[in-house]
Amino acid sequence: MTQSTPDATALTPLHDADPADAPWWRDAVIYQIYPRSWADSDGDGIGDLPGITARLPYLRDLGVDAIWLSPFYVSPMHDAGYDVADYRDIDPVFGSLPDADALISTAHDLGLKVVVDLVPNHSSSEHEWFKAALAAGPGSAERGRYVFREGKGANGEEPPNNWPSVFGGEGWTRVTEADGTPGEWYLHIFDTTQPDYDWTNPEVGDEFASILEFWCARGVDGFRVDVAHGLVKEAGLPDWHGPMQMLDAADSSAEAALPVGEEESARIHETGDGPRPPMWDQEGVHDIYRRWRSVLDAQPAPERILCAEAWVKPESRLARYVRSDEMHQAFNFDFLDTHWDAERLREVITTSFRENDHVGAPTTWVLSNHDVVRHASRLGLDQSLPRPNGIGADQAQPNAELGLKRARAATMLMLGLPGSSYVYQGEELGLPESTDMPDEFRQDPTFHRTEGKEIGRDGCRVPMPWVRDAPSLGFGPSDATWLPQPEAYGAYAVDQQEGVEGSTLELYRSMLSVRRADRLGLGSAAWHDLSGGDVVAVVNASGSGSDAGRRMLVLVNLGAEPVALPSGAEVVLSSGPLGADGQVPTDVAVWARL
Ligand code: ISL
Repeated sequence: MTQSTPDATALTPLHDADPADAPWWRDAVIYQIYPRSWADSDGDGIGDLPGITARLPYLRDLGVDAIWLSPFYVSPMHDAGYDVADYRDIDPVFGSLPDADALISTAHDLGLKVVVDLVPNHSSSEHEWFKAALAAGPGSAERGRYVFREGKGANGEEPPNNWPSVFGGEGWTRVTEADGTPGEWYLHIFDTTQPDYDWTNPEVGDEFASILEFWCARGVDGFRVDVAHGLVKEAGLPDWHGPMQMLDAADSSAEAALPVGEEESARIHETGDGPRPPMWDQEGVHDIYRRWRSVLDAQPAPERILCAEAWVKPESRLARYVRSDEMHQAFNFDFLDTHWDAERLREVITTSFRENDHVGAPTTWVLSNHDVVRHASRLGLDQSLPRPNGIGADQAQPNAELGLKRARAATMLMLGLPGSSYVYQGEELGLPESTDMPDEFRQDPTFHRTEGKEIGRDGCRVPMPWVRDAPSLGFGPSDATWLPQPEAYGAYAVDQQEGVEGSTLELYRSMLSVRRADRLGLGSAAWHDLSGGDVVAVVNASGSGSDAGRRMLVLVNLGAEPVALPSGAEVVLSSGPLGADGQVPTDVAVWARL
């Protein structure tokens, strides 16, 4: 038992408060909607824009500030819409442009900002440009918009370099030319159906500037930028034998860096932070984001934002994406990747504030999204193992109760920290990962390209449960759902939690309401003396305005022994029941006024 009740003045500063009139995105809570899986209006089993629009009041009541929609553009859906065939229209499965306009204006009427997804690293192979490139042949201007190269070997039968695809298999596909002969190869860092653009071609830059303007004119408030660290490749496309991905915990940590050959060693980045793969985090990407920033800054108010999905390490490198003339935010994947370990959490929180403050950007926080195992399940797995890419029925299963308990505490930590937070649909219900999906339903190209070695991401993309006793758990008017909903999801449905004291949904509502009232997103942060060992304890103080001087202790106990709060601390919310003596038990978080 921790006996100390330290003097509340014993604080170690971490981060200064923002002014009370800071722009919306500095402290926004942004709710990610995966359009296929949120709400289906027409009963085809796939979510759509009218379905989303109809349910937006739920999000106003939840208390978020903005929504981010995963792609809804025209797409053959080989990667669930991250393979875009037309950036200026809506896929018929999701609706139409008027449906998008209605969604945006309804959201605005409800006080919600709208962030859309932009996928600039690659298009779909069904994009007009790619079809034209295939038809036009080698050396054409049309091919110059993508990365086409001659193959190696006597007859060009080997790929131009050794880069693999992130989803498994080779990163190159050979085309058949118009005369029927085997021809050039094109690069696809992801699926074969996702050819990478050549961003050294000015036409590509002009096209994306125009796409940004198109969506700004339709009223969107920002863009989440897919694979923001991948657009520019090192000149010459050199072979690479180090870790391919800066994309997940297992591969991207500094410790995981494989021994590299001489050629690669020569490319060690000047900051000495490790070998830099030639397909990620190249200097040229920053020119692109400077241009995009100027496109957005030229738009009428309110301010529109760019958020980088960039799996870049260390955080000092990631912070370069959010310098004052580049993007506004970058996802904090180091936070998401942190195991249930107080020391690591403290390190990540310290580094996140330090690096973002250094460039004047808000720190973001995120625990779940459509690419990772839901945190209510992830935190119920063996914490000594790397984060898995999906969980199959024959793999170690998460401890659901433990996972949910920790997930509630982790979220209470996240939402108590200053900055902007991302919430993934369903986490407000404590939704677990689907871990028993039969393989025949799986759609993630990762599963298929690795022949099932990687389970992939379908388990976090299952349609939302809204109503327990309704077809498709209220997802839509029919029984159809594009991925099966686990039996257990009924108990998590919105109607089972609404108004129920202690439910995860009500906990999220309370956290978001207190966070807004106390302006926790704009507060300062300092370590409380209780921080240390298995305890993470931050004091969040609002620095200005009428709230000046309010101090909230945000404390999580990850240890086996209960923790006593400082004398006089008044508990506002807790993620689970406190001990009879008011102490904070294992895997529980509290917000307490000091
Ligand atoms: O999910 C992953 C591995 O299976 C990640 O490595 C993921 O591919 C990476 O985070 C990039 O993600 C983004 O771009 C992909 C798309 O499939 C993801 O859904 C998207 O978030 C390609 O566009």
